[in-house]
Amino acid sequence: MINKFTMKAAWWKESVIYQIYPRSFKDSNGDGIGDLGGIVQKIGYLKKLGIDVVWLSPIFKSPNDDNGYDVSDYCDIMEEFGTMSDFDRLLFEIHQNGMKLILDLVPNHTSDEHRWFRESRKSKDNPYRDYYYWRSEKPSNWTSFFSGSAWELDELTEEYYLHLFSKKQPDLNWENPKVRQEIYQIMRFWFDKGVDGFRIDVLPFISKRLDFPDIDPANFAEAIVEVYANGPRLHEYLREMNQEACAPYDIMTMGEGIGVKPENVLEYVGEDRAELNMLYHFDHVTINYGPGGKYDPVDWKLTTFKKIFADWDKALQNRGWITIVLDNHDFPRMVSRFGNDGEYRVASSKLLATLLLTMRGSPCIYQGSEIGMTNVKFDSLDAYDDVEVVNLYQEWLAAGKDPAPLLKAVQIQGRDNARTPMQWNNKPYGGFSESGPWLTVNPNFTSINVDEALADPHSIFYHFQRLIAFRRRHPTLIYGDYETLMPESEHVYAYRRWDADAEFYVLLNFSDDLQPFELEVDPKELELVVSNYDLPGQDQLLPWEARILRKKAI
Ligand code: ISL
Ligand code: CA
Repeated sequence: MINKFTMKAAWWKESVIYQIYPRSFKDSNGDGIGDLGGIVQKIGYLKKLGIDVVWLSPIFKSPNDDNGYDVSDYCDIMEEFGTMSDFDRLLFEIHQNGMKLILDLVPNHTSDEHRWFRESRKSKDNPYRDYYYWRSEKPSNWTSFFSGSAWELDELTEEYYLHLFSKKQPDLNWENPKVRQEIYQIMRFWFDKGVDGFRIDVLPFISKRLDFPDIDPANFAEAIVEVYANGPRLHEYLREMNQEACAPYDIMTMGEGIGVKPENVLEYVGEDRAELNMLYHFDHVTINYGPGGKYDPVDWKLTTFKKIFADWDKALQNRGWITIVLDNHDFPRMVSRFGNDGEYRVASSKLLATLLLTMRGSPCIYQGSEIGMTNVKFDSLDAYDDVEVVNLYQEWLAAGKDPAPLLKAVQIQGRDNARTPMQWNNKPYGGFSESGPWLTVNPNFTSINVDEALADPHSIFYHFQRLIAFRRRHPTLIYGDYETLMPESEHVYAYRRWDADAEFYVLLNFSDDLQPFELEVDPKELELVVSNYDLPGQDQLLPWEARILRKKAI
């Protein structure tokens, strides 16, 4: 039997992470853009929720082609977000309040406005030339995540450079040891300041297949796993990064595990590997991608969803750790996606919170989901800001395609769903800013906002708060074993978490209807310890009902 005594304990396993997308969190100076000063104002709010670690999406200098995921200086702060002294203050306040702070490292690519790239593109013999991938011919048919070829011709030297994301995000050449040392130095710079770790952007992409095999453009999902991710020297780099940058510090690393599968996850996070602490995978957040990919959404099945969680837990075999996520700045809102954001918005948000906080792994809450923020439906593609959508829209127009189906797909799948400003109150702009924000606030801010949530003891916010505290009190929910129950059910997600100290049963009704359930344990032996209904159901689960039951001590 596995429990906290047999599994290696670590603060980052016990932590609940909260992701802030700084541009959309809180604007403190009325320019319509969230900033570090705004985050400082809300530290009390985060503390009240009870989270342990704050993860900030990139705050470094950036021309914002991809909202900070295009960095032009890794050791300075984006002007719109504030100054280094604002950062120092934020870090100090977070630590003062007993929380930790992790930043978002983007080591796969820089901005084309980064000094390295500005040098690199100058001439073929520039000392920085080899910091990026330059080729005289397009070596492959690789396509960018943000439309078009991943190889861009640069007029000056008439060579192509690689960019897996926008053309303003050239990929760094990790084959070059100087590049690697630059990145480790950046990491140490922030660790020396007291930063507690990094989330690492598209980590599985940093080692490239130098044979540049062609991909099947009709199967981008396969290209990610087989070609873009898991490159030949990846694990060598990760071990080096760990040794040279991380090992001397008590910090955590969380990789964005795009392209990682249960079959190879332990190569990244195995406790014997000294590479990464944890990563989050994409299997359930891409569950509704259709044959045409992300913007061709299809229905998904609960049995598939459950199997994904079970397969990952099994793959880790108690020998490695992952992050549990249901949404983030790249995906739709969890309640719109996996719950019911209409009639059962409150119950289903609470149900998803229950799942997030009772799975084995470190839960990561995305800003706003703790108050049940939903997807937004802008009525025109022009209202969308995301470079992914902007480029795709251009591509559709250029191909003479009707944009109407694209708008529909973007309303369901677009990343701006998660990027609309945080809804603090029912004042103009949801209290996010004094003036018009960079991205329109979801009009439902008048009823869905933090003020409302804090005033209502039955709110989603307090359910999260209760669950966070409950998880902390019961390490069984952190380290204990996991087993799916009723795996065949298309409506009920039921599972058991247990160790030598305690045994919990979690029942989640993923439907708008009453659902029966069956457990191989006498109900009299169980007591209800957390519920998302004031009057929980009896023999059947109410719509979107979530229960945590505990086996009574004999
Ligand atoms: O949203 C996606 C594209 O449809 C994801 O596949 C996303 O591109 C992928 O998760 C990588 O994401 C990370 O790197 C990108 C950045 O745009 C994302 O915001 C970031 O999380 C490039 O840096
Ligand atoms: Ca601002």
